[in-house]
Amino acid sequence: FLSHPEDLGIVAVGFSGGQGKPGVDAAPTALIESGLLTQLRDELGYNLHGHDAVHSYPDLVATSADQDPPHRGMKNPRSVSAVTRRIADQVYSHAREGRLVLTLGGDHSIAIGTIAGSAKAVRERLGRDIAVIWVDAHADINTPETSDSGNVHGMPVSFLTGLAREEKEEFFGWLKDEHRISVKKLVYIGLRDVDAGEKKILRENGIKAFSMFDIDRHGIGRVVEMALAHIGNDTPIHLSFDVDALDPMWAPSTGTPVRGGLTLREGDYICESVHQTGSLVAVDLVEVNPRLASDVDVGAHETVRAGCSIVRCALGESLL
Ligand code: EXY
Ligand code: MN
Ligand code: MN
Ligand code: MN
Repeated sequence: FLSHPEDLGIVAVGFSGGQGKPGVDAAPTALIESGLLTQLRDELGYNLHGHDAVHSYPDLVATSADQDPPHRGMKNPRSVSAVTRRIADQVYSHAREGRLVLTLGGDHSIAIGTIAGSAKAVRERLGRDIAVIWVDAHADINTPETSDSGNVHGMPVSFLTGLAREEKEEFFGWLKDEHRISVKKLVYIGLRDVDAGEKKILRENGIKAFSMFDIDRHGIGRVVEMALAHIGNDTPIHLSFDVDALDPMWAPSTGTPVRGGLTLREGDYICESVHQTGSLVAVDLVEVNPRLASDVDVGAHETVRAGCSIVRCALGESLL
């Protein structure tokens, strides 16, 4: 699906407004400083585009809370809406050129932008709908009304699927049908902390989800096979990988860690398998927070290392 498979568009997003803990905005710099982009260029052979900047969108982020009061219970709604809209444009520009796109977050609210951008570009370029593989401990499918926290990083999937809608441009009203994905082309892997309201949404919409229970029962090999079978052969894939899908043993430095997660090998395996389909059009890595961990130095280092491994596997490192 890529006209330039060796060209990689990079969107590095230092944004934390979809949740309350500072530090997740420092992830792109930490990942880049640990050598990720150099590896992608020198070892995997990609031509990088857009890698020279980490974007923090100072013109779009409210500088005080009273400039951006809650709307429908959502926190920082104007900032998150404006930033994700800009991210959608950035991802779109790369994807429209036929490049594979890598976005380094940032919290998971940024996927509103990344998926909106790739869905629109792939529709225009190929006339096809993308599928989304969402690897996460959480379902991130609360609507503003079902959310207990008001954090938009727990809501991106509801906006992207149209389960949550809003007229007003400044509150995600810029999202149109061309940006949206079908609940039928969405599949989750790694779930283990899903709110009651979210379970109801998953059930009522027949959304395909593989929890840690399913992985224990069938093994990761079979689960990935079933996930890929669900979205169908020959469908462009956007992989959105939340580092908290990994067990905190591998990725402790993240805002909402949940024990009982994927091993690093299971995470890498998912990415390798998705790469192997040849259908990957975009990858997100989100929720690395290098400022969080009981032992921050060790924890942040391990989490960044795990994140780099995930990205390299998604981009084909393991192919012999
Ligand atoms: N379901 C909870 C909420 O909506 O606040 C927790 C969400 C955590 C989301 C992290 C990014 O994956
Ligand atoms: Mn090229
Ligand atoms: Mn998430
Ligand atoms: Mn998560």
